[in-house]
Amino acid sequence: MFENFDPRDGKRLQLLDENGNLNSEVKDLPLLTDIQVLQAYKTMIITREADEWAVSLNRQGRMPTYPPVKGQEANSIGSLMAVNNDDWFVQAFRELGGLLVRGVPLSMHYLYFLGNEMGSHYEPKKYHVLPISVPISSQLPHAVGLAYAELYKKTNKITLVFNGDGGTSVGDFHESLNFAGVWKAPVIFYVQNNQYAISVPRHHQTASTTIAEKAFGYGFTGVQVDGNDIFAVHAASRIAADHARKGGGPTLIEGFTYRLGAHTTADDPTRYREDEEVKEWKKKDPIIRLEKYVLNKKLITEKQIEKLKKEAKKQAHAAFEEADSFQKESLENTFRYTFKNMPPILEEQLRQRRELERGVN
Ligand SMILES: Cc1ncc(C[n+]2csc(CCOP(=O)(O)OP(=O)(O)O)c2C)c(N)n1
Repeated sequence: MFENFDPRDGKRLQLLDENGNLNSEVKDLPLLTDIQVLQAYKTMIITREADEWAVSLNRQGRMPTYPPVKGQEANSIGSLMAVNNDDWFVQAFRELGGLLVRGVPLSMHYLYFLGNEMGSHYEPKKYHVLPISVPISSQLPHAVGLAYAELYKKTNKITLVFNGDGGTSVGDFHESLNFAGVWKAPVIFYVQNNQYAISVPRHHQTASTTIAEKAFGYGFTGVQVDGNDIFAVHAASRIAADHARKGGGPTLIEGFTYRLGAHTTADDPTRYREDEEVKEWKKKDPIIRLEKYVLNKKLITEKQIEKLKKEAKKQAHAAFEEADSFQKESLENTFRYTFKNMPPILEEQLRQRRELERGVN
C-alpha cells in the first residue's frame, strides 16, 4: 500500500496540480467520478461561504470565537467522501466540510460556535459523528476505542479521526497510534498539517521530516498527500479505508495543507507569519484548483458557478438565523452540562456568576 509514495523517500501524493490538471500517469488509484467531483466542488463552495460568513459575524459582534477552515476544505470533504456514511467520523474542530458531507445541518455548526453544546449533539444512528473536540487530540483515544469495538463486534465499520499538526505533540496521539497498531484497529488517522499550531510553526512541533513517517514507528503505513488536492485526499482515504476494512489495521494520512485564515477569530496571524508565505499558499487554494478542473472539463459553466456561490451565501445566512433563533440556554444548564452532580468548584462559580448577573442587572 502506497509503496510509490513513501514519505521517508520524500514522496507526496498529488493528482491534481495547481493549474487544475489531473495527472494521467498515476495508475491504479481510485479517482472521483464526475458526479462526485461536482458534489465535492459544491460542498467546498458552501463550506467556504459559511466559513467566511462566520468570520464576518464575529466582526459584527454576532458570533463568539470561531476557528476558520479556509484553505483546508479539501481535507475533510475528500476523506469523508471516501468512507461509508455509517463509518465513524471523529472530528477535531476544523472539519466543517466533512460535517456537510455527512448531511449535518449547517445551523448546528453555527449553534455550537454560538456557545450551545447542542450544536454538537449529532443523532449517532443518523450521522455517526462524535462531538466537536476542542481539547487537543483527546478525540484520538476515543476513536481507537470505537474502531476496536467495531472490530470486536465484526461490523466492518471503520473510524476516520482528525487532528492537527500541533496535536501530534500530545501524548494522546502517540498512545492512540501505538494501540491502534497493536490491535490492528480499523482506523484512519487524518492529520491536517496546516503548518501552524496557533503561532507555533510545524518545524518547532517535531524534528521528523514529515508527520506521515511517524506511522512506521508504530508498525503501520503513513502517507503524505497534498491536502489541497481533493483527488489525492480522496484516493489515499479510499485505499486506507479498504485496507482497514480488510483487516489490515490503521493508516496515518498527513494532509499537507495551509490555514489561509487566522487560528481563530481571536488570533492575529500577521504577528507570526509572512504575507509572502500566505500569498504563495493562496495560489494553491483547493477551491480555485478544483474550479479550474470542473471548468476545463465542462462539468459546470462560469454562470452556474456564480449562481452556486450566491445560493451558498443565502444558505449560510439562513442557517445562521436559524441557529441564532434557537432557544438560549439557561445559566444553570451551562454549568450543569458536564457533571451529573456539580462539583463544589463549579457550584461556587455558578454562585459568583449569579451574583454578577444580579449586579449587572
Ligand atoms: C489539551 C489542549 N491544550 C491546549 C489547547 C489550546 N489550543 C487550542 S488550538 C491549539 C493548537 C492546535 O494546533 P493543531 O493541532 O495544529 O490544530 P489547528 O488548530 O492548527 O487546526 C491549542 C494549543 C487545547 N485546546 N487543548
